[in-house]
Amino acid sequence: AEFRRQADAHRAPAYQHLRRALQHAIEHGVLGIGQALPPERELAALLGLSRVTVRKAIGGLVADGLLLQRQGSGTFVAERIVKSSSQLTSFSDDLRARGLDPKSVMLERGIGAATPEEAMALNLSPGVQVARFHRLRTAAGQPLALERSSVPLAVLPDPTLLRDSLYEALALRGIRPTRALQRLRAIAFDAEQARLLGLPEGSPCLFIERRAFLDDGRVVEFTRSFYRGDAYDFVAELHAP
Ligand code: 16G
Repeated sequence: AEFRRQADAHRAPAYQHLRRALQHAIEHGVLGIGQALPPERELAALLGLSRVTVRKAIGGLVADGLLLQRQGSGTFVAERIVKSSSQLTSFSDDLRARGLDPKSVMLERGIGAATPEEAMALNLSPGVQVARFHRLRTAAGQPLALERSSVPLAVLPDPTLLRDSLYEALALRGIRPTRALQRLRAIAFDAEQARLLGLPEGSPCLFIERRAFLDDGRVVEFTRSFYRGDAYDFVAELHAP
């Protein structure tokens, strides 16, 4: 038991140490974006550490979003997702552009009378029916965002059409928003959101509200997106006034 205790006491600092060293290497570009890490077994042999230690250090960095694990092809330095603030793209578009496979986990799906906030945002009379979706958005198995969308039922009469992508469900009905208004601010994930994303409570979040419009001015979605603050960069081109 004493030996076990000593071994455990020794193991915790070793994985922390490796985790910090890897993090430092990533943040200073020694390990480049998209670069593959050697397999766990090789890394352990190379550093003279146990595989458990290596796995724990890597697991911590995966949870932090610094590393990505792809089934069958190993562990990579994660790239931040660069999102243009001037292009009307969907979550699925952004992730596919990065060669990742976007998915949705439907947490809640429902139909109800528009709340005053929804009526205002969607430009509907109070009480008009809306479809609501609460989704966990993932790519390569990593949770990246939570999204709450409200869509007029007239726009999407069959809410079960929404599988992974809202914009694809709309496109199936020939509906393509051409313009959107977005508001963005920094917040912290609350306890429930952090749990769903597998992050510590209080982790940084980019909160974005989007209202997307059709050419005729109809609003097709009111979405509140909660993006992982550590995974996204927002980029906008600016012009002198
Ligand atoms: C993006 C939009 C969100 C939209 C979603 C559709 C931002 C900040 N938000 O996450 O408003 O509902 O894409 O994506 O860009 P989907 O078609 O993959 O469901």
